[in-house]
Amino acid sequence: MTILSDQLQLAPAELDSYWMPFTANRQFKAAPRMFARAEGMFYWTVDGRKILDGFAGLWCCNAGHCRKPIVEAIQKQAAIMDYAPAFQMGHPLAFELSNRVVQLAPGKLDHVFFCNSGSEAVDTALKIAIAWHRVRGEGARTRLIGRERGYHGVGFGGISVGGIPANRKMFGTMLTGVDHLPHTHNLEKNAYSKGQPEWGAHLADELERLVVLHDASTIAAVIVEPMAGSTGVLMPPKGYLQRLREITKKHGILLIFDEVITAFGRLGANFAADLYGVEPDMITFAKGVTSGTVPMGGVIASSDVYQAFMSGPAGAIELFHGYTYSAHPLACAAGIATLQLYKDEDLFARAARMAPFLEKALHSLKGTRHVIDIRNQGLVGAVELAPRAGAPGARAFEAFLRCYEKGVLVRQTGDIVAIAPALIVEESHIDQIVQTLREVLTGLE
Ligand code: PXG
Repeated sequence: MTILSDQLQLAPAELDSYWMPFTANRQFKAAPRMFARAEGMFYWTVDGRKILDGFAGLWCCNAGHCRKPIVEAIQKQAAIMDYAPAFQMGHPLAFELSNRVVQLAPGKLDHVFFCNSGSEAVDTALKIAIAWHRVRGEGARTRLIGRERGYHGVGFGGISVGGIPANRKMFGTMLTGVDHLPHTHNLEKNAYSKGQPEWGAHLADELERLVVLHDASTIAAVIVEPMAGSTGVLMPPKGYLQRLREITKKHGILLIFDEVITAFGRLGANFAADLYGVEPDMITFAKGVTSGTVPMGGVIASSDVYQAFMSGPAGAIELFHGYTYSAHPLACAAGIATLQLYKDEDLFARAARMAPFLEKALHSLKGTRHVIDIRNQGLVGAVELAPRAGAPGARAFEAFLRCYEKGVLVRQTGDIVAIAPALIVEESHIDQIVQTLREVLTGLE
């Protein structure tokens, strides 16, 4: 029997059957970029090249790759108990992990619903929001408010509240009863901001306008990424999230922070909610909870949200929602080991300590060819490029390819190059990423 993963070099015909996600399939298959192995800050390609991972996989491997305590926890759990039914049965690891997540979470956020991805976490949170109003006797509150340029995964709920046109336009009418806040990106006002931009808090007041338009009694929830990642790294303007919190509270609307990227240390704090000092009613997470090792996501709900469901007869199921693999034992084992490793190595504080170095290094690219903005927060950075005439995204995609050829993995979205290294990143790695970007941009048409 041929085990394909051991046979690292694939023939062109063997590349055909896999329909790759968010990938130009034909372009990729004509010139594949394949990883075979990973350790710490690095990947190795199938042909043996060492690549510095400037993006923690896809914003997820926050502890670095193939960390021993996580690997061993997964291996051990796979042999002890592979699976336990998720409905009407439990297993201790699920409770241990939820306790650990709650300990890290801010304020009154003290209950965890597990699922398997960020997209599922978002759909779960939206469903909980609508159901929460209903169990409290406000069943007319069904409307959901997202934001332009928002990314909330690819479920129908997520793309409906999301604001990335390409992710929406092919998929019909999606959910009805959804509206959007304006995005906060404005280079005239905020170019080259370090951390949160000064301008834009007033954009949260657009929510008041939507409340007037739809009436508060029809609105269930507002969902935003506290820092918008996928759209190209947009920090919240100073005071913006506070305004959203005030307005949602005033009108009895739930506020959901989608922290799939920002949770677990990415910004140098447990959650973005901690960094920005705003407590939402629910937080979605995924990625960093297992450092990307086993798929897992979840929703952290406030006690107010959870307790409203704990009415009715004790023998009745309170929420008709869940997944076969909610709190999967392997994911829970990975999550527990990951959170322990973050703690043992104090990685969130480490991210906060490294953030000024990343900021300084990245902003040294100001004035480099094609660069029109640089932004950063914690261990996230973005360099926005002037688009090529008539070919949006092409220049940054080429920059991504050339960085890869030069041994550095970054991520391209539109005309933006984003970096988000693991929290174990060293100064020398940041220097290598920035120097590679400098060389690539200088040589790029
Ligand atoms: N919400 C947010 C805020 C995300 O960033 C999701 C939901 C969906 O998660 P899943 O696990 O269903 O993919 C995400 C995912 C990128 C990039 O390059 C971003 C994501 C995924 C892949 C690439 O910015 N975010």
